[in-house]
Amino acid sequence: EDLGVVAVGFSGGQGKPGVDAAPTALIESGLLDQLRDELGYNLHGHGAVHSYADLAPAQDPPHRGMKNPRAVSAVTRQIADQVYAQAREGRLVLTLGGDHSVAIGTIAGSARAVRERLGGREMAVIWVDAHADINTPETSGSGNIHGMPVSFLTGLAREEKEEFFGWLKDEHRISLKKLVYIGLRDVDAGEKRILRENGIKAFSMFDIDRHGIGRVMDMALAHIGSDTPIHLSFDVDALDPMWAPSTGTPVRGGLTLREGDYICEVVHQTGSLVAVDLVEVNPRLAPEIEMGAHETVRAGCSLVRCALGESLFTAAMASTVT
Ligand code: DIR
Ligand code: MN
Ligand code: MN
Ligand code: MN
Repeated sequence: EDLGVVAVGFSGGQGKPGVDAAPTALIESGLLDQLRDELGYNLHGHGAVHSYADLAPAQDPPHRGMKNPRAVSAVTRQIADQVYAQAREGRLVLTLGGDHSVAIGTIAGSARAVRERLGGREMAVIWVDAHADINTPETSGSGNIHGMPVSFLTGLAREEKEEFFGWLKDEHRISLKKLVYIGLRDVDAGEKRILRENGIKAFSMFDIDRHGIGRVMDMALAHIGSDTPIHLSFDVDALDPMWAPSTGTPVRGGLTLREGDYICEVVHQTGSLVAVDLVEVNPRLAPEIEMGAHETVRAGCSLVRCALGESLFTAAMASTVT
């Protein structure tokens, strides 16, 4: 099977440097080799880690409170083109971030390719995260665009000007009805209102404790409906800091690595996966925790391998037992 790889060394959607070093750390730890040699993928567009440095404007003052708005808009626009080019060939697309603002590009690109390839079909998004990332520029307290991607992708936030995400058109957008969150536990007041008022499907850590990850995934996929193309956007901070300490905004009480892997396995099993993002690994953070960065990179590699079908064999074995 063919896999398009987009490696995004970008950190402008938030304030902490280091998340731009994640793709190199993931690749150096052997992720792409494993995908090729062990899972048998034919890799495309791999090797190069894009820094998009040439896209950074000399001056980038805030707009509607957004920090680095021109840079994030220009970079995500380029990512959208890169992901679209891979997805249009019918390839599954793996994006290694970078902070979560990059998902403005990855989802815009895959949503457009799905519409084009499948006669106008709408794609679903499974957003695995401690955070909802659905602030509008106006509800955001931080001004960090990595807390806003979902509002731009669903059209809750809009801008006319090209340089401030005005390049996002209907073909890039996703429906609020086809969005499902898993792992939420740190949602801003304004975001809670947005989730409630729009009836957005969200499974928080409370729901996972209550029902278990197995039933939560059944419910999540039932909401999406079978035979709907799925984009999985996985923020590593969905995992508990015990497994992923090296991330910009860790929140206690998160998923175990096994639960994270399970989410990825189940999504792979649907056969409907069109794109995967792994974001917010920051190998420069949590140096005080022994091996923190190493562990976080390892966890990220595990999530990606599961999303790309590593445990198919195990899953098939399990189903023969029952
Ligand atoms: C917060 C934090 N909701 C914000 N968001 C984070 O800045 O909008 N997202 N950390 O991953
Ligand atoms: Mn190639
Ligand atoms: Mn996020
Ligand atoms: Mn997050």
